[in-house]
Amino acid sequence: MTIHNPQIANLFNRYAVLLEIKGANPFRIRAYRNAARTIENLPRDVAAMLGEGADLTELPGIGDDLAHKIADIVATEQFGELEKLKHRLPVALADLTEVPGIGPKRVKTLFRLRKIKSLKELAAAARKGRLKGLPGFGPKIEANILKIAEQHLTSNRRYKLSDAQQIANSLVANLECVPGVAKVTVAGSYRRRKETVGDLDILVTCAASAAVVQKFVTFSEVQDILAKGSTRASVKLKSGIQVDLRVVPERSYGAALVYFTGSKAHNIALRALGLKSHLKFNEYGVFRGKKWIAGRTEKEVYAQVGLAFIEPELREDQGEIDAAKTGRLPKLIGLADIKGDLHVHTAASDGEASIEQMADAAKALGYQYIAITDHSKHIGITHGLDVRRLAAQMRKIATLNAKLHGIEILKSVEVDILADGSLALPDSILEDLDLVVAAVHSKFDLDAQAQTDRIIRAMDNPNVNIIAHPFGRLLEEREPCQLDIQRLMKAALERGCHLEVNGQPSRLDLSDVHCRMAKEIGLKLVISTDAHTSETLAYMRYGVDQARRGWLEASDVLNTRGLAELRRLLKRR
Ligand code: DGT
Ligand code: CA
Ligand code: CA
Repeated sequence: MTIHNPQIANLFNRYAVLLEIKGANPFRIRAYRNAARTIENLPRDVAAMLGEGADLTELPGIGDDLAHKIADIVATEQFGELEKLKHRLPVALADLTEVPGIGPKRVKTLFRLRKIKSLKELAAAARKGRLKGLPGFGPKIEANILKIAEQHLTSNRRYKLSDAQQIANSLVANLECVPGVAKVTVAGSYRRRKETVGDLDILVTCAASAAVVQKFVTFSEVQDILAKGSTRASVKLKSGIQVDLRVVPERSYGAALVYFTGSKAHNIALRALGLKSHLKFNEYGVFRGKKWIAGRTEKEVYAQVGLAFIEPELREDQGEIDAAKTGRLPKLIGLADIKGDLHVHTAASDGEASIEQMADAAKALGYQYIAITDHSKHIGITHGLDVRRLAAQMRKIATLNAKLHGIEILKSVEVDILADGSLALPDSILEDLDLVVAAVHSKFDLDAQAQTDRIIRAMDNPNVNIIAHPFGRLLEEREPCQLDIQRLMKAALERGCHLEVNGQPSRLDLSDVHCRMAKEIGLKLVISTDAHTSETLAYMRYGVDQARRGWLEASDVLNTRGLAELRRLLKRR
């Protein structure tokens, strides 16, 4: 029995929305929101932590009361308080806040004035034009409503890789304990590390396939069994995601892995290549006529058509087959190449840990340096730094650096890029920092020309080193802004500036495709986490995943360099 972090966070968030509609105490509402965020950001399942006897009150924002509630939720898979509220308020109301731009206030309006209680009803009302004239519901919100409603009504919903990862971990652990199981691998887009996955594809080797299938379909999280055979099954989990299982014999493992990792386009290209040598490729192996000739390992499968092993992240039929033929595959960057994080927040702005805690956590990851990049004061950030507080933080960092060993804290800031491209802090302080990260947090709706001009103007400031999350997108929440990315990259290159690959699972910005574009013009990137807690420094993995999909090698990324070289490379021309 396992409930995963995203589901627990979701219960708390829903509860917070309902409390807000009810007009409950704002502190209480905030406490649930903070707890939801803490849980969502944990790299490990809270259920597993509890299983090991962890004390949840050590987590930021979790007191005795919330710790008890979490333990209850893990034990019962329900949140008692939410169940109680259900009798008084329709719980589906909370879903309405999934529409960008709709918060509790607007939910209240919808409920009171139009009796709308669910996304379905909201969509229907929007389609019939029943939202016109409602206070606070302009055409932009109406468009958002129609779009979200459509996504919910069709089944081609996609899941963030990080959410899929948590689900996959427990599925894998569940299958690994079946007697006779040798290997359990999650293939498909998950293994290719796509930013979102449509479903999970699990491959198991085991002689006793029936036992594996049985364990799979009786997993506590299964909601529906969609199909069940002797070596395969498909289920839908309570979280909504579909999972396909295939059990294969050892000698087919490599072939099945290639087949089910895909992508489909890669498989088709591979098969076409096989046909030229009169070889047939399928999930059981590589065949010459009826004769099985290979299939135990992926390497052996690729070798049949003269290809080197191709990393899963590259299997998109984007030139990887040619590169594998001619020995030109990149030596992809790995997590172990990363020597520091250049974008993290502390409690001085909207993070949760102290500078020292972040530095300790970075050191524990084996990093050489960490840049503290709290927000400058700007709209939407109440605790941002002004000149005085940033100067105080710089003095604190100097003291800490004198005290700490084995990690260098870099003085930095995430300075807001204002509407006209100027920065929210004066040069007099920016020039004293080790590096400056600049980012857009407002006016995401400028046209491509204006938005690109705006960011280039920010890079015209010689103190700026890195543009964080250039597109400002939030997966399933906010579309990327309009940018002429080619022009932006060229401008960065000319100025000795760099762009960020932000590892937050809902950002992944720049994306895989943009990584590859940067590499092609020789623009070096940084991969950062934007961590707001020490645990989420682990988001580096998601940034590295996208960099790998973008063919990046260690040399293409600045924070694979040691501190001295990093400093040299950050110097602007
Ligand atoms: P997703 O789930 O939409 O994020 O994407 P995938 O790539 O995981 O796709 P999925 O789950 O439909 O199928 C898993 C793999 O199985 C896919 O990457 C390649 C293989 N596959 C599926 N359908 C076909 C097909 O019609 N032909 C070939 N050659 N391979 C297929
Ligand atoms: Ca899939
Ligand atoms: Ca599938």
